[in-house]
Amino acid sequence: QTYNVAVVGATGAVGRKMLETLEKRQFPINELKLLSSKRSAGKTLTYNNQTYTVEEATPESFEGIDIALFSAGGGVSKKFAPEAVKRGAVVVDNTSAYRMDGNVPLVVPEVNEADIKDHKGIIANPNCSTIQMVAALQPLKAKYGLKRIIVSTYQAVSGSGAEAIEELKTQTEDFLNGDDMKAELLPVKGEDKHYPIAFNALPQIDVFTDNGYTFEEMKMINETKKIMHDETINVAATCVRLPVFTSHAESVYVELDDTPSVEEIKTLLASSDGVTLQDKPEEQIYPTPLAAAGLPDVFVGRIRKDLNQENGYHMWIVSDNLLKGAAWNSVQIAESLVKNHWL
Ligand code: 11C
Repeated sequence: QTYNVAVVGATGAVGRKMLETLEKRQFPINELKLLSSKRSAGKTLTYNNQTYTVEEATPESFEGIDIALFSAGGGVSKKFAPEAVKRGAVVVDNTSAYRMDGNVPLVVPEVNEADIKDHKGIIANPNCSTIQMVAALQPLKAKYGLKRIIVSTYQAVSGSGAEAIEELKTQTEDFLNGDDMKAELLPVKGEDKHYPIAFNALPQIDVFTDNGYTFEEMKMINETKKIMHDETINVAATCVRLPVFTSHAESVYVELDDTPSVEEIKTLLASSDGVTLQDKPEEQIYPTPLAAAGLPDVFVGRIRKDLNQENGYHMWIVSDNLLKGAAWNSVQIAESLVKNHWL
């Protein structure tokens, strides 16, 4: 059986990766429709060596579509996802528009694939920095119980989209040429102040909320509890943008119910779905963003026991934010819909 698939936001950093991933996985597509805002309509993209012209999304675009992958910003999802559902499509939404909606499953297949079957037309893809963290921590939670997570992130500019990638390139060239760096986008498009990202580190991802945490940090906190079905986990996050193009890295401290040895944790993670253990300090083996870029897995290393807290552990988690953090997780959800007849 084959399916009519729409990709909304096809020309964006994530949209392009969605196409690459669908092609790589040879997703059973009958008709493919590439949709975007008016601004990007008319651009061409290739899929399976065929050229497609991107069309402006309208409610009617979703007539006859079975699966719609959205990654064109929350506003577009709010406007068009219900239209797609009304016309019989199942939406996999990679924006924050519906993630905390009680009627919408928020899914990382390695953690809570079964939640997909309860969908009412929309399934949300979590935030990239949340996905890689919960994928690595779920095996620990399942075996040893998870009490607390304290995470600091080192996030790539591609999380902020194609324009942020360009901003980092331009600022780097300007700095190396001895010219002034122009900051017009980061940390957040539309905010009053902008700071250079080249040769810098910005402790703000997304806007600030009333409690002093940024929205990105609150996403990590709230989404983790929803995906893991556990409101009792204590989660704190500090999210930082770095001048890295691809892959988010995270320094994660966890407290478990149990006190396994580091070797036991390594053995468990080495055999966990979607996780690759890269942890041999004696050979300087650990994950890095550059090495993880382009790969689907979540990489974990630097696992060690806290020196004071008996049930405390530190680790370093790295994954391609555009793949497992976005496109690959969305396509995994689509594959699960098809494989399990949950459409
Ligand atoms: C970033 N995590 O790195 C963000 C991007 O809610 O899907 C993902 C935004 C989202 O800037």
